[in-house]
Amino acid sequence: MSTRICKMLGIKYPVFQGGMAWVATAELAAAVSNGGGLGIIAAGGAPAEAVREQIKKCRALTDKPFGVNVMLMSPFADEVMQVIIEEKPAVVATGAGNPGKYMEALKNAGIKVCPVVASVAMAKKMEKDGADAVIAEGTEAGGHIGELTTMVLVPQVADAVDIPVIAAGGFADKRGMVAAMALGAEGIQVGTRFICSDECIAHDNYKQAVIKAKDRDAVVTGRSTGAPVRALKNKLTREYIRLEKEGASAEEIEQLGVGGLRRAFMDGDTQTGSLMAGQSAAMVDKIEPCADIIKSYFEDIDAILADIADKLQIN
Ligand code: TUI
Repeated sequence: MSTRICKMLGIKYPVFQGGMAWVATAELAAAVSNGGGLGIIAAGGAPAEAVREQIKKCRALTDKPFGVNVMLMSPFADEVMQVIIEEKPAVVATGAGNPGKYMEALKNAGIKVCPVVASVAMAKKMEKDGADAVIAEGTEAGGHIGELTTMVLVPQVADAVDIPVIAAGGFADKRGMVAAMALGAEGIQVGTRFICSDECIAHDNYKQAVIKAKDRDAVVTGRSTGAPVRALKNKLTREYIRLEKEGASAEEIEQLGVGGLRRAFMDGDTQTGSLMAGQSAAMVDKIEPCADIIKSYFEDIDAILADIADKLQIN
């Protein structure tokens, strides 16, 4: 299976690994790229030189193309972009903002730019500004999210732009992958399922929390402060929701989350840590190598297509 995005980037499978802050390290990105997908290092809130180290580490672990995700709300976004222009990873993905001001410099450096978008207007703007593809992320995703579901966002974005669309949010198995193609996408981005990979260096408690999660366990906090974040329900999210209900100040609410990802990822604190994960956490049931995860999205696709044809009584 190959799509325009595979040819554009020189990758075997049209699978991007989500740029999850803390979780998406050089080790994870290299494993995904070695498995035939596009591994993506998350810059998250890290300073620029730390990102440079991660890029160098990833280069030492793979000779395949990989990307870096820049979280545009980071106070270090400008410096991180400068390091990226110097280091020239194959791809830059961006999240939580508009990367327009960096587009020209990135393209001049020969880097492919794939912004995450959560609306049709943003997708159109990114295409006009020169993006090479857009990642259309639905509200099923983990972390910082938009309003629209993947199901309605992806077909509208696919109709609105000519560049390839990567569907993100909710893709835990091959049925989702086939559905993404039906919606007009040419690839998928997978985040949550890669948390539960052998090569992800997150604390085992975080991985086990994803495995244990059920259908309604990935809840949203921060809607009232304008920065909605999806994470697994725990003491932290309950406290968040309580403060939001009480009408606490944005500062007080945001203070609660400071260091939350670190507590979850490094310390394995599943109570006061922020266990960011998408709704698809409920569909993840084991820890396995990245290469096996990627392959699983493309094995026996014929059976799914045949089943669809059968249901629709085609032939
Ligand atoms: O960026 C993400 N997900 C993230 S970033 C992150 S780090 C964080 N840590 C603590 C609190 C908050 C964040 C964790 N998860 N996904 C990509 C994404 N981008 N989702 C939605 C958007 C988005 C939203 C609005 C992109 C562009 C946009 O419009 C910007 C504009 O200027 O119109």
